[in-house]
Amino acid sequence: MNVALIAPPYPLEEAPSPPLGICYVAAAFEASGANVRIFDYIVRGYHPEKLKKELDAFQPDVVGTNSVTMNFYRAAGILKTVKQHNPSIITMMGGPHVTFDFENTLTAYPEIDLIVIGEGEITLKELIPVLHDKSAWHKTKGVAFLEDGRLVTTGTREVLRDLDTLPLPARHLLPVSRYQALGFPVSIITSRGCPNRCIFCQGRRMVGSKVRYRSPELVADEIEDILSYGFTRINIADDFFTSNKKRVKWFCDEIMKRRLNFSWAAFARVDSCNKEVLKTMLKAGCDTVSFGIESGNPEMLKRIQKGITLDQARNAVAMCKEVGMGIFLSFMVGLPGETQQTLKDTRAFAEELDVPFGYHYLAPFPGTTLWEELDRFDLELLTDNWDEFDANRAITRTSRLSKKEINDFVGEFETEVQKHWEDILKRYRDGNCSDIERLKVEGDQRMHLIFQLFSEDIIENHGVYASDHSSKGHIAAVLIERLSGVLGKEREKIEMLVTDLVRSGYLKYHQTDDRVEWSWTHNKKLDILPLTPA
Ligand code: B12
Ligand code: SF4
Repeated sequence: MNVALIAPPYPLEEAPSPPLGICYVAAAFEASGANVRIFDYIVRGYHPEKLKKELDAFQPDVVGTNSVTMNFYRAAGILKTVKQHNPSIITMMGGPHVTFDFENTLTAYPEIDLIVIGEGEITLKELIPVLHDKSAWHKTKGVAFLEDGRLVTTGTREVLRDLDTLPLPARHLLPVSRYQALGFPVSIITSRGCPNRCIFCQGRRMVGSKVRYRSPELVADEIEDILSYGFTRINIADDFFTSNKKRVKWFCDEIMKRRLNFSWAAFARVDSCNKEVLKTMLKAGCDTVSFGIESGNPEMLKRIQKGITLDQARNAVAMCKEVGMGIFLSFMVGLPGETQQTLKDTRAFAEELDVPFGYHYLAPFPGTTLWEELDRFDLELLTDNWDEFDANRAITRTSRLSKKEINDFVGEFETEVQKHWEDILKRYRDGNCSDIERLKVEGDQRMHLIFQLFSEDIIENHGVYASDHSSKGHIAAVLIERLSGVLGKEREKIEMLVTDLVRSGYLKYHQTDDRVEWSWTHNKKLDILPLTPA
């Protein structure tokens, strides 16, 4: 069985990194004997005609995709294209958005044959052998589909108890070099689950309230695998990594025992850290801990059931500062009952703590308590357009705060951040910035250029030319000239970029008698991933 898993595109602002859920799903299909390929449109341009060509080349029996709410329309559109192109392909979707909105999704998008609800691995294990027999789908727990226009759902499956039985995420199928060129960290999870009850959180509904831990040895094996590709930075994406201090220590000890050399970051709660744990994490390479504080107003913290106090936040930040751990704090705006005063409290508290912080707008995602019980709160949801659920704009209002006031609050903060950045840019242009500022500016420019190369398929479209245009030793000259024209950047900048990408092994050329063809390598170990296994 040929299975194509599609990672739909999303913007650079959301920090594109190797899609972890898709890799777990790919591993589940592979474990059942399927020939799997990931059509990754996060770091490659997406166009329906390109998708059709790739479908024709690979001839999948099944095409699956995932989405969060903000790129749901994109993902659904992709499956629509697949179905219209070849109606015999079984199309399926999974992930947090459709898990909680499968009925509307199936009704509005009959091109989607099947939705996998919640965690996918065990459902897929049972489903794969009977995928071609729709009548057997009824017996598989954790799916939803339409039959003769009627919704059928087999209910939510219990979460998988023993995560150690899962195969490692199939990162070997990802175009890893591209992610490395872009420079964002790779995510792993060492546990699933969170016992807390924050009313805005969809993650906890996906993973269940009981924390299920992977064995530190197996996680360290996975990290070794990741490092073997040349990644140097990891993001521990557990919903609640610090839920068990003993286990965090056990994990860190395993990393140190194996002398695994990488830097990492993790999410934590301010009520779950102490100095000893933070010191151990620091010793094992963790340089940043992200805390969700959400609000600087104690009443609001209670209302959203965050389960933390401002003093706990102060204490956690002080401990991090004392041991030398980097911190990032995240706050939310547009919460139920929000007023000018609660926003002021949030800003004042963020500033009091005196560490880097950012704001997200509340997006009441399907499946959250807020979504399900909206009427119970002083909160109005102002849109039903999923594109707007990106947490980067106000889509709610309260009785005492308009959408504009919420936007203005964050807008003011963003203007300050932007002004700070523009000052750095000016110093950079004037040649009097610090080394760190120079690194920041050049890193940012590089990231944007590389993402443009990916999303517009620029190497694919401009990296093939007749051999005789180039003489030996200057094989990249034509490419550099072309890229400089397409990207509208100075030749020297592009030459530096190309040289660096080639030196790192992300970009290579293949030369025959009459032509030169440049391409991104698949990963450090493999230039091209063939459509069928060797
Ligand atoms: C890590 C993480 C990130 C990382 C992504 C790392 C990566 N490259 O994979 C980063 C930091 C980049 C990120 C970014 C964003 N994230 Co995020 N993220 C998470 C987090 C904490 C864990 C996700 C994860 O990897 N889980 C582990 C894997 C194994 O689980 P999974 O992805 O759900 O996949 C399983 C099932 O869903 C299912 N499945 C998934 N896909 C498919 C496909 C098929 C065909 C099938 C059959 C099954 C299936 O099977 C998988 C295996 O069990 C979740 C919280 C959570 N627990 O879900 C939030 C979460 C997914 N993120 C969220 C959001 C909102 C965002 C952002 C929009 C940020 C923002 N502006 O707020 C961006 C969007 C980026 C994007 N397009 O995905 C929300 C999504 C809510 C929603 N409905 O939109 C969540 C749920 C957190 C929350 N607020 O409650 N995120
Ligand atoms: S926001 Fe964090 S602590 Fe709260 S329920 Fe979600 S994962 Fe748990």
